[in-house]
Amino acid sequence: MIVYGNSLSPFVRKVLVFAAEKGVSIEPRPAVPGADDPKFRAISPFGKIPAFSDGDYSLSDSSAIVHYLEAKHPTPALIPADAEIRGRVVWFDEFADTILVQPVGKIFFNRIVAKLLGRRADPAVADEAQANELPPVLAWLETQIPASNFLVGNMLTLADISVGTMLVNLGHTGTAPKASEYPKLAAYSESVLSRPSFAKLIAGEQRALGLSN
Ligand SMILES: N[C@@H](CCC(=O)N[C@@H](CS)C(=O)NCC(=O)O)C(=O)O
Repeated sequence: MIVYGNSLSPFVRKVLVFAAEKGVSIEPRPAVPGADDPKFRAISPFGKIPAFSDGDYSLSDSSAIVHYLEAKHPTPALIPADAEIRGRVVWFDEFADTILVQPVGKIFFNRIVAKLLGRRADPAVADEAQANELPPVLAWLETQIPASNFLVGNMLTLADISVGTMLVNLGHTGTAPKASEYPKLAAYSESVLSRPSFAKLIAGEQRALGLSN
């Protein structure tokens, strides 16, 4: 199975962590958003990462890919079948992909990605997102963290992977939730992101970004 993209993208990282937690081996293929490599564009018609192929079968969109992986490799269940659990897992995936990503994307793009891709950064957009857009979203998340440090059903699910991957991007920009402001969320973040599936990627990304040796 091939995943096109770069794990600095929270959506690519989501797929790579999901596959690692399933023990599914992935062949990563570097691709930047908007790349015009025809093989990549055939799989990702709008140039978005991640793109994915398994033999002749291909998909783009991280959620489509993880649902495919779940169906092909049902254990361990990361999108469990129980109706109430599955509903909440999909909700947190959507929350991460459509709500949390808004401030995270503005901060990460304007402070890191723009420079990497030679695009124009607007620091004011990042500052505004950090000051006004991010706090209410993190404040809500703080109310959702159970004592188990798993968002749904007392076990690791896609919910933790989708929310966790966004927290990684905040960490790279030095805007991770602080224990003094969000004690439960900070402890949750530490717990989820220290899993080997996340930790290995994070270490490589920090090296690539010059954030560690
Ligand atoms: N809903 C998509 C979002 C993917 C996405 O927006 N990826 C970004 C990189 S983080 C991208 O490729 N952006 C390029 C563009 O929008 O042109 C998913 O879950 O895979």
